[in-house]
Amino acid sequence: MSERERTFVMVKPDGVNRGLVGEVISRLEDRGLKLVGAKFMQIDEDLAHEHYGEHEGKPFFEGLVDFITSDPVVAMVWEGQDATRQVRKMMGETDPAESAPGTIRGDYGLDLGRNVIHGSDHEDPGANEREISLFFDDDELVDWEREDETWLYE
Ligand code: DAT
Ligand code: MG
Repeated sequence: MSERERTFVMVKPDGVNRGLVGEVISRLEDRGLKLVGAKFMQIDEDLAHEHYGEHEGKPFFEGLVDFITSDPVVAMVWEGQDATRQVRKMMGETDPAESAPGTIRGDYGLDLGRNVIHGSDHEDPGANEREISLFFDDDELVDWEREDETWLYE
């Protein structure tokens, strides 16, 4: 049985510079997911290291940190049934070249290191909660009911 949960999503600096913030938000909204937190911000070195800690030591790590700290991002928390897995499906594969058309990375990306969007890993238990608390304080998240929720869920 799928549960309603919160997941962390971020439009990366390439997505911000390419004017894709609205497009990403639209897709998640249209799907029925509920926005419960959002922040336009620039990530500093420390936060980048914490957020991408699992990749520390890999050949692409320094480039990844340079990129993610280079310009603003839009950090968000989205809520809904099975939200983490659903967002990952909407994002596509890590490499845009492997992502199906219709996915965000498959429609808007070409290069592995410029893949527009981040979403918590659904195969890493607790990644969503961990990333949410890295970027947001509890009082920055809003409990509210979308007007159409009775029509989104059985
Ligand atoms: P995802 O963003 O799909 O969760 P990930 O957690 O494995 O993928 O990697 C984080 C980001 O690091 C990814 O969005 C792009 C970058 N990245 C991953 N593997 C890479 C590689 N082999 N070369 C360059 N960048 C890479
Ligand atoms: Mg990941």
